[in-house]
Amino acid sequence: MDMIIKNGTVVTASDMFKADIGIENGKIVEISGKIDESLAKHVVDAEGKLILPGAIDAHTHLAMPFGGTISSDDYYAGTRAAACGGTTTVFDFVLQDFGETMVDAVKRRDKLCAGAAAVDYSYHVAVKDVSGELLDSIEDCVKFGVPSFKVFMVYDFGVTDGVFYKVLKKAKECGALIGVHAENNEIINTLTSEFLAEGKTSAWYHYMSRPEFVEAEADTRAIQWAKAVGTKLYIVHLANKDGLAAVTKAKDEGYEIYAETCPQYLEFTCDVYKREDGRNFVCSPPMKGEESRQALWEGIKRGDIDTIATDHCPFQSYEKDWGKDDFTKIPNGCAGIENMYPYMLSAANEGKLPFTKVVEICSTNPAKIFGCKEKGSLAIGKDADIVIYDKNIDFTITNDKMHSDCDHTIWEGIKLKGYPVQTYSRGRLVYDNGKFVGEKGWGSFVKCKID
Ligand code: DUC
Ligand code: ZN
Ligand code: ZN
Repeated sequence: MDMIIKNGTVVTASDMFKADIGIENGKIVEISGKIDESLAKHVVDAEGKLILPGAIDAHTHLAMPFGGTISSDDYYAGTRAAACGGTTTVFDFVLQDFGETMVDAVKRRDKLCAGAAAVDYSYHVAVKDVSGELLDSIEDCVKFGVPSFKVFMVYDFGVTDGVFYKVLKKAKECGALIGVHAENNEIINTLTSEFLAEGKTSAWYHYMSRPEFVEAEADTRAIQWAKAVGTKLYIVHLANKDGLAAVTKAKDEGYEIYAETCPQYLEFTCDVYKREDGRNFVCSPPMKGEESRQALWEGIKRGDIDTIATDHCPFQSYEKDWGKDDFTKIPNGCAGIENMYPYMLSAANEGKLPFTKVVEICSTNPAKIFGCKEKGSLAIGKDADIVIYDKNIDFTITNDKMHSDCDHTIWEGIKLKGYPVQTYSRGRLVYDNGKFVGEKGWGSFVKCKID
């Protein structure tokens, strides 16, 4: 055996128990009460610590051209930061070009990612063009190992209702999963024009132009279409109470509707947009009111929110400053890839939810939903993507302790109870007590297959 992690408490989505874990060739080969130390080349003592599966961040935008610039974390910086926050797999969004097949879009982005990523990675394709034979290229992409797609209902790369409908139908035929960024584009544009005409240009009006109903209406419409087509749907970064109620209702009716939310919607409310640095919090959808924030926590506890992901899309302060006097010029997005797992685990450590629930929504569920069979839990045969977590560390997030290529973080000053001390990616140590110790290019492509 290459390594044994001894004496820790193993956490799965359903259970917590004391056990040793044996690792060989990057895989978990044994989990039992006691493994003989002499069998391993290397022994790690995790007495008093939790042993968790690495998190899967199913929603990142690394090196993404957006808002007149490119998000500041490339595939190396973003995955380096991921490793340091206990995330061992990321799913990045590939934005299809017009006229490009889905597989070509993946291959184009993979040229940037392969050889750069420090942890394992896969993709979702954000669909723009399904004209002619491009619709069928969805099926080729499923066979290629990227079976998940996304449509945007907003932005200049958003799709029409007709394209959304066609994509849902194709997904049903070929076993793909469609994710949706749900906000009502027309209402956003109308409200935005009104505010700008009235000279209301501060970051607060980013929220005011995309309030609760703008998201809820789109969530409800998207769910309605998925129901009509008879296919499943994954709502990304759900941030509002009424949209969540629509998800709950659809689930209760027996529809396969999944919901993802992000840590920023669990921690912050729209009040952040009144702050002096409010523009740094500008992302879409925006943070909502306290009622929505509370509802999201309840949704997690009830099981109506299936996954947590980050929507990691950082921009430098000078880029955020472009929108000082006009909120529409602020590039949308924030950093979060290094904060997701520590934040959720801290919530568990404070008694807000069980550790098993955090493992379920940050690792096990995304692995199941997106079909990465080797990931998502501590079990024999799975990849040894492992986090050792110390419940007794008091950690205050500051940007100088983060590993992104971004000059600020919206998480500055947030206090966490407990923190990861080590992260292993397929058995290789990539994070050790505050330091990145992995390597550029270590990450490999994860082929996915949705059942
Ligand atoms: N929202 C963001 O805030 N950034 C990237 C894309 C998105 O949908
Ligand atoms: Zn989005
Ligand atoms: Zn996103």
